[in-house]
Amino acid sequence: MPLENFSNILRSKNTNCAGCGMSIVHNLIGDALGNNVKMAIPACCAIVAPHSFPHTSYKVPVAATTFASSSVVAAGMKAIQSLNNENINTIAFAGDGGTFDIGMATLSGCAERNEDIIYVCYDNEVYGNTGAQRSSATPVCAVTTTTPTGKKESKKDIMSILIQHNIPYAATLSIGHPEDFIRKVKIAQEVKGFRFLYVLSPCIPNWKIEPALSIKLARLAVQTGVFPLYEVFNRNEYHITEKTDELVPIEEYLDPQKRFARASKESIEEFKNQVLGNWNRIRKMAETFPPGEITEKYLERFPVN
Ligand SMILES: Cc1ncc(C[n+]2csc(CCOP(=O)(O)OP(=O)(O)O)c2C)c(N)n1
Repeated sequence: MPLENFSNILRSKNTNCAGCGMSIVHNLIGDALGNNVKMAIPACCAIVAPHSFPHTSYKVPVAATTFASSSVVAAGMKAIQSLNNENINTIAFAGDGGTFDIGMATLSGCAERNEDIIYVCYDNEVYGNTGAQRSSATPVCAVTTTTPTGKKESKKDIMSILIQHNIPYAATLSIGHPEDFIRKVKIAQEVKGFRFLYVLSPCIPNWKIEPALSIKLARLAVQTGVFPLYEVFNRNEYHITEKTDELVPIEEYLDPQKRFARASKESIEEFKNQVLGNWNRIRKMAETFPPGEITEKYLERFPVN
């Protein structure tokens, strides 16, 4: 089989880094949805990686959008497809810069209007393709070109922001848990309205890691509580999909990443506190707003292994 047939969305010969988390995100979405996909992608690594016009490494139609507008462009594409009676998965696919920061206004508008699209945010915690400036997704104490001594502010809680828009489905996904990833994309395909899929995407040059480590670090992010796996239906049903009774020590996640090498003991403590606080809050939300009718309906068809 030629190499390019291994992926439904991204061909070989793209210029993504070896081990790029975002490439794996594309491959897993393709495993879940085949190539019945159209995408709107703003300025980010995902639009740079397939090469310059007239070449492309994408196997599916892609509209390149301005940095701030992928969600509205996707919503427009979906409206046209509906008028043409086409049943295609329309995806806005953006990095953390395009989601947490510059695309926030249009994203919020689309979520509030419950536009019928899937929004995928691959979060590499930095403005990657422009040389690693900090974003509001960069975690505390990580070194970037604009935070040379480590970021002082904490990471924005994008899931809570989107969940409180009362969208029908929001979920966190990990490239280190491919079955759970594919399950959530398949659920997103079935849900009508605005669906938010949020993936942590290891970045080889900017996390300063070896390419072989990206999947291991994505798994460790889940096991340490840095990136809990859960899904939320209609703001009111929280379902933790990977139960972690005992968290792995956070150093196992931090130590292989040279972006944290200059972090002081105090800032690592701060990182730990934020991670624990976030994890405890999600657990409390799941106790207060447990899985109900909607979650059960999807669990019947898409069980958690
Ligand atoms: C309005 C506007 N401001 C700035 C830029 C320059 N720019 C292009 S991509 C980018 C960073 C993208 O970061 P992110 O969305 O996190 O994706 P990544 O590059 O990490 O994949 C920036 C600042 C732009 N294209 N448009």
